[in-house]
Amino acid sequence: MRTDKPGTATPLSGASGYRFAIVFSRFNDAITASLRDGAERALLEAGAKTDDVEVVDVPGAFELPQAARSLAETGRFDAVVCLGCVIRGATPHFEYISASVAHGIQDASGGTGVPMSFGVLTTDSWEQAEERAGAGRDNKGFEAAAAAVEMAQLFRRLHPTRPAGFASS
Ligand code: INI
Repeated sequence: MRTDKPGTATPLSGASGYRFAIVFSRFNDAITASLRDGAERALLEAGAKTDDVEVVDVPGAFELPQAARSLAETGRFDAVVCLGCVIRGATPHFEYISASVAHGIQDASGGTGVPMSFGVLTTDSWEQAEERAGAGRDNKGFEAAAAAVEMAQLFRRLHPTRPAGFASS
């Protein structure tokens, strides 16, 4: 059994032949753009082809589950990486948005059969968000993409003949 955190094992591998979607929210875009960059870095390091990585953006974290489900329902992706940033001090809706995004992504994954990883920062401050969106392998976008690679591989191993997005029809 592996005990390493997603993204900390070196190097990532085995993503050739898999297709990924990255959906990131533009709210707090200075942070989420870094998460997106980290996710792309991880997927390419793992061997995914640029053409096999589709990147889309949505207004805010609240919209992530809707877009992730819609992406999965196309049947074109083996996994979806969800990235966003919700900062406690910035909104009285912090708890609602954070909880609904987490549950929404989980529901979308369960409902479509496509693994989705959670790279949504929920922090108390901008500084905490910056710490988690840096250039290293501890960038939470990088970690979420590494988790997506691992889950895509697991799902294909468990269900080798099943098309992606099987449960959506
Ligand atoms: N969206 C975020 O991604 N992060 C936030 O911190 C945030 N705040 O502070 O409100 C936020 N709000 C927008 C929300 O996600 C939706 O886009 C909006 O409510 C429209 O549905």
